[in-house]
Amino acid sequence: MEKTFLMVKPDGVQRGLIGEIVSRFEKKGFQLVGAKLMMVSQELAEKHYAEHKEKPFFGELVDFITSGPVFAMVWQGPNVIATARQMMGKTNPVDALPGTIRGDFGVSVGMNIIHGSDSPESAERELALWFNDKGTVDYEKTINQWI
Ligand code: IDP
Repeated sequence: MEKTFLMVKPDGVQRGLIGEIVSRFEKKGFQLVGAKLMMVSQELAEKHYAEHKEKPFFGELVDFITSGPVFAMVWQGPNVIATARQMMGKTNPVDALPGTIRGDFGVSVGMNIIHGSDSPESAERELALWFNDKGTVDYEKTINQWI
């Protein structure tokens, strides 16, 4: 079953949006298989955002993601990677439609509340980086046959 890495960023945690965000993915029909509240080390932040290393905002990105606790999650379900990206909305909240997480709660591109893997390749890389095959639980939900 497809898995993705989702993370409530420090602004989302500070604003008390963990429950709202978890609830949206639960109600959609996806299954939470791992979660942890954690501080992000400089090293993990730099690895996570490695593809943006040359961008002018790289320093800001790393400073922001290490500035307070994040809520890191593993979600599972059919097409969860692409569907979660739709539910998050566009990167810049000004372009994110109402009804999406960034569209409903975000204002600035730097503080856009949530991260989600953007492809199967990045999901695999990010899940290995953040969960390293630990801290997830394989379990059956009987409701899955109705989803
Ligand atoms: P994504 O989070 O929607 O996948 P990416 O292009 O991978 O978007 O960018 C990673 C993060 O970098 C974004 O979520 C956003 O917070 C931040 N970011 C992207 N573009 C800018 C920018 O132009 N200025 C400041 N931060 C940016």
